[in-house]
Amino acid sequence: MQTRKRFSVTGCLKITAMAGALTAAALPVQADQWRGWNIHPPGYPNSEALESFAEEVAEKTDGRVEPKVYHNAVLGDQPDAIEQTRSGALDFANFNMGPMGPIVPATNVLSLPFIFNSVDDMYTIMDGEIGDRFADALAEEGLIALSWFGSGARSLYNTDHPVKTPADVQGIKVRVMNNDLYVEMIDNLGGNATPMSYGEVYQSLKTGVIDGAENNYPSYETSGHYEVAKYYSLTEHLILPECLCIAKSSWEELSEEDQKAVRTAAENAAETQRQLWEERVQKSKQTVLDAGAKINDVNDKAAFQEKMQPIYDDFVKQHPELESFVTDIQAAQ
Ligand code: GTR
Repeated sequence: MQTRKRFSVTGCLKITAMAGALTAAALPVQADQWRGWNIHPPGYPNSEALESFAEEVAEKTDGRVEPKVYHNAVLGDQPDAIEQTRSGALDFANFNMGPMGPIVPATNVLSLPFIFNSVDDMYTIMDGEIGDRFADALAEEGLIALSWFGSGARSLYNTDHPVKTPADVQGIKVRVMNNDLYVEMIDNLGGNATPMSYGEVYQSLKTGVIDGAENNYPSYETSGHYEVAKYYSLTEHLILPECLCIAKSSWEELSEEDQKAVRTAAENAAETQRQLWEERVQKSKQTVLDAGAKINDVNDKAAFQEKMQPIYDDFVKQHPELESFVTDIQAAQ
């Protein structure tokens, strides 16, 4: 005879439901609080795009992921932030591929001066199969590149004269981003390169530690560098892509469904960034002109390009495994 007291089916259901309600009340599903690094101030095209990414991710994951963007490099300068993202201390970031070179050597290809003929060529190439190869190289170092932002073309600016020929660079001290290729680039033009973090440039220009730097219009404007270095010379020597990158560890914690949502949000953010960029370039150009900046064309770009040839030669000699990246990019334009 069965003596053990049995729960009735309805009793069981009631208990299960109660337990479920208790668990839900006691242990609410914890949202993943994502910290995101951004070098630029609020309102900059990249900043707006990152904010829209954060919003879309929170919405499309039903709050399971809650990204927050920290602007103005308050979480550290770029090389630092790259390391923090690789280690998972930060969850996402918008990184320029320039200072990525020392960590992910393949990305140095993107820092070879004049490698892209135009911003449009850069977008087409990065959005295609070649871009996927760069994303694979980044993934090996713990960074999941989900989409590519633009950063226009970088040009030289300095405090006391226009640069029209390489001879005009002779002897001037130029701030460069953290990458030896840029030191070579300025050295080959006869200048003195000083690698320095972005946040230090304004003061260094002001105090004469450096005579100039190089950047695109929106950064030249928002950083205030135009107030001190008013000769902006259209050398357009670098067209650098930037990534919206996620820390590999944060990425791998996501369900497949959430990964999909995050990837779509990153692609949408890139579209937003590229559109806002175009508008901002015009606005920034006008702002610096109104403030008295002198913008000059560089008619003989070939003279600058010639000086860069040894950089290409050294590069493929030292990294034969990356030569196909270089030739494939060249062939695609
Ligand atoms: C900007 C770029 C930043 C940073 C900066 C710099 O154009 O968007 O990521 O690289 O230049 O010069 O350090």
